[in-house]
Amino acid sequence: MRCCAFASLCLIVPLAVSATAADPPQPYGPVPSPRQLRWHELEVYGFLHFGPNTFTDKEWGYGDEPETIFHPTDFDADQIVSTAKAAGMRALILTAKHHDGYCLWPSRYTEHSVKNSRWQDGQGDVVRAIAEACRDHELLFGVYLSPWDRNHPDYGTPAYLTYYRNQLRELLTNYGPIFEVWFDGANGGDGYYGGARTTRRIDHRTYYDWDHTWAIVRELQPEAVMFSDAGPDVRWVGNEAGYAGETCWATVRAGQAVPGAANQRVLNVGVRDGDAWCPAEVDVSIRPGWFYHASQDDAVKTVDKLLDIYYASVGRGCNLLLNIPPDRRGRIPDHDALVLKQWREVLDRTFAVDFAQEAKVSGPTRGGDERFSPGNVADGDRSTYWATDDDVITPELVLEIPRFATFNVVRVREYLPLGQRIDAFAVDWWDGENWQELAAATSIGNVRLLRTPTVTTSKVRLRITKAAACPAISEVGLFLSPQ
Ligand code: FUL
Ligand code: CA
Repeated sequence: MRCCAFASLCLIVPLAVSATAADPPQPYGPVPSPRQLRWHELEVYGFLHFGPNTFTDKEWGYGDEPETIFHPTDFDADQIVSTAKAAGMRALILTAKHHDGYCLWPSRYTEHSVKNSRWQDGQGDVVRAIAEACRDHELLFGVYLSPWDRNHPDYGTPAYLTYYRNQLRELLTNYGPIFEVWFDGANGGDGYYGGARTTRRIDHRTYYDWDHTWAIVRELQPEAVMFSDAGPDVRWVGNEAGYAGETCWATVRAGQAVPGAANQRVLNVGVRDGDAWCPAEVDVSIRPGWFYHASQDDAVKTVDKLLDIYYASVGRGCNLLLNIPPDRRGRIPDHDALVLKQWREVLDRTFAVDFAQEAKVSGPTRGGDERFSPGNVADGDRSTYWATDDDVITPELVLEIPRFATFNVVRVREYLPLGQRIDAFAVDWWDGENWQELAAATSIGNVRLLRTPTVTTSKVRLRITKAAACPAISEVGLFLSPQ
């Protein structure tokens, strides 16, 4: 009898063990590198366009501006960085050198810099001041070093590349950790070029020899991501208006894009089933121009416009790089700062309460294994996810909310280490008698935010309608945006 009792236990235990231990799904397609995963978590950060153009009222300086033109009257790195922080930005990227070639740090390789200005008696260093203020306020810091240089006499020859790389080394060695290096693709041709005043066109495919420049970044700042039209870590979104494609894949075809000469539509949408993880960054200015112009003081984007931009960038799986140019004082203009603060208040209020966190979530679970249970989408933890068996690629998930919830924003995140798996999905709400479709969308990736009509309900359903592999969803959230 005893033996029988044990025997029955023996039958149960091994079964239970095998039923609760499933392997995680295999990744689908390319997956992000650790540095890209860290980058995905930033979501919103700021761009600072500052330099001679701030004082000449131009967008592209010719390169012949006198060094003394740069003369902020009340430069305040702390005001700039704390304004960015109050806007919820997690990092700042500074134009250390724009197309005019003027260096905001005292580069030892040129006289065309702040060291020959009267600002702080030629002892100032904007790069250091912003980098240090970022450190004080716990923001990450990045640099923009324009490849096109309208001041340098050697631009267009191999000698200029040596100069460019020396400057890059200075920036990546002397200013602490750099989270992102921004390689601009623009080249308008004509410039001062040490007095030559000519037009110099370069071959975008060959001139910059990017592989060797990118290697310097990997050597000196291995944690940094690099941005350009062609990545390698982060790609341009293909416009400067503030929106990603409604469908936007984090993947592209490696080697397809050339920095400075890429297909903007492909950048905007990405390539489903591309072979490289290279998500888009949405760069847009809070003002019409990238640099400060007093004439644009009345054209600062509104809170509503910035919200649209947020939903069309972060909400489509991209990061938002919002430009906030300092004025001639060397501070973020008061009105811009106010709009940024109000924008952040709306976002904070929207995402303060997640009604999904109270829900009981049900759906098929991979191998019956708790580690992949539906509840993982409502635990506020990106590292846990819901997955199904490999052959269950269009499953449904139901969230039952104990008390009724009123919401108008749905947030879905895929578990990025397993790739972008889902092609399309829909969200339904229960009207008391039937399911009603509330929204439908395509790519997800890091985040998909859907603004929906406001509904009050006790049940929400997520339907995966098309996928390349079983889902791995780390979050489903339900929020109410104030009107
Ligand atoms: C462009 C540049 O030409 C603009 O001046 C600005 O810096 C923008 C972010 O990138 O390519
Ligand atoms: Ca989770």
